[in-house]
Amino acid sequence: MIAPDEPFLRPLSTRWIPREMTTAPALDPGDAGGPVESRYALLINPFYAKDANASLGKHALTPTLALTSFAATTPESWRVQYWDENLLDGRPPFRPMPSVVGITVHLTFARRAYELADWYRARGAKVILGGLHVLSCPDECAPHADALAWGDGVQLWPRILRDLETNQLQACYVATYENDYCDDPSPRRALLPRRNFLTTTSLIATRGCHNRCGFCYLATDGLRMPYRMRHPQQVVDEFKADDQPYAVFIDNNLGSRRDYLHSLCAALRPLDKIWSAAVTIDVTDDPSLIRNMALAGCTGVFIGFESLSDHNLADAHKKTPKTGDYARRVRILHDYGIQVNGSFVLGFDHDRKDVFARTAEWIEENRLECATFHILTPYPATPLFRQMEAEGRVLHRDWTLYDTAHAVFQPKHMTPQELEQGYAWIYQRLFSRASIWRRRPEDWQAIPLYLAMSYLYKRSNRFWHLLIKHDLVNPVWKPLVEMTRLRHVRYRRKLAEGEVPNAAAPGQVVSAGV
Ligand code: B12
Ligand code: SF4
Repeated sequence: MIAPDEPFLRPLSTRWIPREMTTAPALDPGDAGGPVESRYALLINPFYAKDANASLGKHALTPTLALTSFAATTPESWRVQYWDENLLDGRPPFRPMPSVVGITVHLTFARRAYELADWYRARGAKVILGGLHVLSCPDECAPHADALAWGDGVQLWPRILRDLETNQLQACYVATYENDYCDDPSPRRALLPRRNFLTTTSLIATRGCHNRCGFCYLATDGLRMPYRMRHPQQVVDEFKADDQPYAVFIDNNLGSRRDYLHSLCAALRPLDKIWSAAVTIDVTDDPSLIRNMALAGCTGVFIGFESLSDHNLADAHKKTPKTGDYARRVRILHDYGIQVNGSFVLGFDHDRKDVFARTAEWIEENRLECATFHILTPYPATPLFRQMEAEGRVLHRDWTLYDTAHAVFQPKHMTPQELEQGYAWIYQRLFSRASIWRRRPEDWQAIPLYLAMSYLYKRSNRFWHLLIKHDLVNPVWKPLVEMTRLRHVRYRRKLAEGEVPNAAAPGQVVSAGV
């Protein structure tokens, strides 16, 4: 048993992190940039500081689809370039100067996005800002943009380019998420640097979620995102076309509609590939669905348990099974060889200082292969933000620190410093050798691969930095991914033949979740 005060017994050592993972590359104020090239669009995913407590590998797992999704609607007469500042290749290009720069903005990297926007605008490029932060804080974004894209870029981007060509650019473009999702083109993944990601196949099959938790960005004021699904065959075609063995579904909740997930699994099954996805724990209501997921190649799920307190979950308005039943449900996933990466939010109003020890203990007892932690963060324009503000508990509006690694509000039963210390402690505990060993799979044949993956993911931040820096993420991981895929294919053949699951748990690609 872990003593409830263990996280606070001693100060924690600060974990090493290279400077270029915490500081954005400099923009030279004295450089005038190159001449503007007409019909050249540069799309930027801005830099954000990494948290040394978590795995640096997370950032090279799979790319965001924010930019590639709407890049697919660019007319052929335009040249498009993609630049992700987090791949450590320096600042985005500026010779020649793009005629338009599209930047995706999240609150954690809003400051960097504005810096980039101001720099390019001052040198003749038109700047379009879009993404989650534009949805929640349009007034803050507007002074840094020639135009704002509020909502679905897939609908807006061609309109914006058309208006640019005719010199009729408007200040704000608005699109909802209510159209038929099957009409969207496939994201333009060919723009992505393949060596830099464990897999470039970030797939998205659905948008939205049947829940609306008060802390989730889906509850942002004005955002209407009904649950929308792509045709399973479209998803299969994209998976095949990207020619990678492993895909990560970046859906908010791939399990919201069980009938849909059943048909998606049926379509994915013949591919003999592997994948992971975020789902809510209620998918285990139907064990036949879990079996179908395993048969279709699911090696891991990312589950937002959020909290082990029913009171916290009720406060957040999350419709979910009782926490007392979580352990049984985790076993159902494990029984089908599906690894569980549990996501936990710390600092809810019913959390006291023992929450860290209790959560760590539960994770170890139930052998969750991986866990991701978030300090409760009131995202602007959500019900949680309004509540915290009304109670006078929001400490500041420095969005850079709204990265779920910092306490930005006054918790009820501890100080913000204690919340941050508990957060750092729980990561250190779960990434320790002893904890990794305690959570090893029961099947001894699966242990070597589990250990290799866990060490690589959780204990190799120096190595990750080098891999990212030298464009080696994909070449180094590929053999491990392929081994896991082959093992999984053998496993599911046995499963299909009716062998008792758990006999040869297939091992995992990576314990990460997005
Ligand atoms: C992939 C992903 C990641 C990847 C890559 C992140 C990156 N920025 O490169 C990794 C794993 C590294 C990651 C890390 C983190 N993430 Co993340 N991540 C996602 C995830 C699962 C998918 C993003 C995506 O591709 N969405 C699909 C695209 C198509 O949708 P979209 O981004 O909204 O883009 C559309 C529109 O907004 C618009 N648009 C967007 N940009 C632009 C730009 C222009 C010019 C135009 C015209 C239109 C436009 O058009 C697009 C098409 O409709 C989302 C959840 C989700 N399903 O969205 C979380 C999410 C974005 N992540 C989140 C968080 C909190 C984090 C972390 C801070 C978590 C942590 N503690 O580690 C870190 C750090 C990243 C950071 N500081 O921002 C939150 C953000 C909450 C918020 N309000 O900002 C989300 C929403 C998850 C959640 N439910 O809370 N993440
Ligand atoms: S279940 Fe997850 S994705 Fe759905 S609303 Fe809640 S936090 Fe958001």
